[in-house]
Amino acid sequence: MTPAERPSTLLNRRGFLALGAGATAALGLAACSSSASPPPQAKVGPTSPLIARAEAARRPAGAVVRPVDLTAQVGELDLGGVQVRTWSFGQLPGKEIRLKRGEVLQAKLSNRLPQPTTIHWHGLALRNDMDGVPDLTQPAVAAGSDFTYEFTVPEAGTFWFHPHVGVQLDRGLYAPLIVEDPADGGDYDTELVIVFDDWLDGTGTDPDAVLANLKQNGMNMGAMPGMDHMGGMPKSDLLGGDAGDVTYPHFLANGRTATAPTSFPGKPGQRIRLRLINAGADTAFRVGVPGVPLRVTHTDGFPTTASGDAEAVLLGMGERIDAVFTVPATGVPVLAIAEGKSGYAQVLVHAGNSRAGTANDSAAELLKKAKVQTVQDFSAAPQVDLKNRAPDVTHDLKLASPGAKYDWTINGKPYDPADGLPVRQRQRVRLRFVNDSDMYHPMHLHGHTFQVRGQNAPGPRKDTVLVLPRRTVEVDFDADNPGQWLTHCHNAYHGESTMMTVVSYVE
Ligand SMILES: [Cu+2]
Repeated sequence: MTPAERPSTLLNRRGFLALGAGATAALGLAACSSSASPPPQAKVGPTSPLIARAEAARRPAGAVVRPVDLTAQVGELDLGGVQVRTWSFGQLPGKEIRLKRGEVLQAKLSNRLPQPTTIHWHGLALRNDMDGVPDLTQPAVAAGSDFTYEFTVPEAGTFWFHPHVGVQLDRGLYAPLIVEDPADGGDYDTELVIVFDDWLDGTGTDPDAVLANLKQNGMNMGAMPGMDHMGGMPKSDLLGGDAGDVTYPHFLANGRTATAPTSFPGKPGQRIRLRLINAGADTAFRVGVPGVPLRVTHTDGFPTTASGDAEAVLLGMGERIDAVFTVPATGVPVLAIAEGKSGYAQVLVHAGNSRAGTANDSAAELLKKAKVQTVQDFSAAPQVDLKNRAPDVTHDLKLASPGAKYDWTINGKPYDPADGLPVRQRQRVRLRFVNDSDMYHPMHLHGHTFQVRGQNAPGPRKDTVLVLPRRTVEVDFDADNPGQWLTHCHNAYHGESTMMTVVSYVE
């Protein structure tokens, strides 16, 4: 047995020593077959040699290393006539990181915030000890400290990064992470990356105050600024019911409000690849270019087959789509309507000398009437389609309505990093997200890109999927990236309260 194959041991949070099968045999303990007390299983933790081995397997010889400095800091930002004091990586969004598939990202995080923080690299199948989940994959990076993340990026696509501590995600700590493929650029002329966000930090409240208020008053009470309970919950047919728990004074596209948007110098006939990212904490967006068809090419970074022209696409928190459109003779806005809420965000795309105007309320109304493509409209492209295979293991995740103290749970339990849903390497795993609540949940799995099962097989490859109220969504993935992987609701307030659990590799 090589050191890499030696079963790891770990002392879990409750103080039980969990031993691997090999170690159990070595101690002469009989395996117990009773379902009431299953045999102890050794978890593949972030320090397991299997993690380093998986990283070595995905790193090409002579891989280029790309160093980046990221300083999480407190400071003033201008959102377009709205000045806020917030937490960011120095600008909003943070500076884009762009590299090529197979390169190594070496990102030094300097934490100049008053709290611990981490960075999670959303959507990447990276090494587990660089996934940025405190108490699960690393200790949080203390205020005033530094930590260097280093990992190979195995897949091309549109990704992003954000902290995984508290509700820091609902401040300004996010940025796009674009991984290029050598084949990129064949069907478009230029790119436009847009990060959409819902914003309240520094406007008389902040995310910690909003969360404290939700926890104190439960779902349907409270009247603080930033809370949505004055006139009842916002509703959306597209989202199957409640559209959110929090009211936001602003919706942003690339860090700017709708009345002071950024613009892009397009030309008539130019094909633009949009890379659209929803960094919101409690808002799904309906995105589109009113009157101009979109051709969706990627879901959460992975290629799709043609789904026909789209008038609009639903984009939940954490989700991304890539879509190509052709600039018409006149300037147009790329719009993101806050689904079920009031307001939108936009980036103006000029068409040569024809400049897109800022006032786009009527265009937003047009988009509200558009036919909206959702997860059911997309199909994985053949090169990323997981071959049909019966699952080796199936785990149900029951998503329950919150109790009086806004405690969202999975399978009736609060989050415990020592607990989890066991999987073994090389298994085909099926997760069944069973939504027993009255609100939608964008469910995200770390370290993998699953395939959504649906009526129209094959479903799209994704890492975040909307699970509507009282519905069940099934996803399959291959357990090919060992470690302890968080799976959770990407509503920042649900996740923190604590709609999270662990897909836990065991030996
Ligand atoms: Cu949720």
